[in-house]
Amino acid sequence: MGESVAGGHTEQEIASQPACWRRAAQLAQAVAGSLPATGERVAVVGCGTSWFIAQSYAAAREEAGHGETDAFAASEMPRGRRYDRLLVLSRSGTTTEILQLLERMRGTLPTVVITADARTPVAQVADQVIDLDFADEESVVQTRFATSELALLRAHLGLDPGPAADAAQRVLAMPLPPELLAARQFTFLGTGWTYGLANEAALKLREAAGLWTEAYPVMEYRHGPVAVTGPGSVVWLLGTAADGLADEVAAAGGIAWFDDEDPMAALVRVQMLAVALGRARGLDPDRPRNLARSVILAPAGPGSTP
Ligand code: F1P
Repeated sequence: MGESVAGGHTEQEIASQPACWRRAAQLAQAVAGSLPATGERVAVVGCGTSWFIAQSYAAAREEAGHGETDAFAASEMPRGRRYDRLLVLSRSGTTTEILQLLERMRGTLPTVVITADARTPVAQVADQVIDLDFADEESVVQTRFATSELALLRAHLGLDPGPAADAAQRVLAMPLPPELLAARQFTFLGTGWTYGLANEAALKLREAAGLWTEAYPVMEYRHGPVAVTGPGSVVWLLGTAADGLADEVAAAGGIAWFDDEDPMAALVRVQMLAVALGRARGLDPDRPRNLARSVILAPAGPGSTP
């Protein structure tokens, strides 16, 4: 087990987020010409974490009044819809579904990719590339690249990442609450731009700690998900609290956790928890089970199914 808990690169990348967000926001002006203009109909796609960041950005852009924005998993982008721009999120720049989609869409609409490595194949198939190499990660599990990309996109919408960065700094300095460290199951809830964050939070705990996690829009909690809440469950609300929810979670035997920090800072707390719970379960967050930095699929051979 030679590595110290504080020495893993996942921990270091998590801790570097406030500085990365500020730097990403500074870039927003310089790359504004490549990012969606106000009024454009935009599709934004990604896989895994990048898909959840796409969801968050899509809701934030609509909430900010910048135009209709749909988020899709890259493999699920519908054929035949009309968009003014395709925004692609891919840390690695090598994900198969991303490259396939960009090849399919080539020449039909302007495409722009945000990536951590502009030397990768995605740069050949996208019209424009925004290089966030300063936020690249050694980790398989994405943390700072994803949140820095969101900070950049939110800054482009006029949302200052300063308060979130200050809040994240506070969260990073705090110990993790014992009731969170003792939980066996997590349900994350969000609304608007925080629903994508809820999905991302749930993914972090699955990836780094192998935990049972779920995520829903906040008002959906009563429509079934409450059934899994019981002793050892935490229902974690990212964003605005819903009336009566805390009592319902308590009545079901779980703990309601309403983070009063900025939702992006709350996500940092989830990342810290994912690493801590992973280590407590004998896992190495730097080497997550069954995961790779990028999913690169072998070309389909004769007889293979799509
Ligand atoms: C993202 C992603 C990760 C996931 C896994 C595989 O790919 O799906 O979110 O944790 O490690 O890759 P990308 O952003 O590089 O396209």
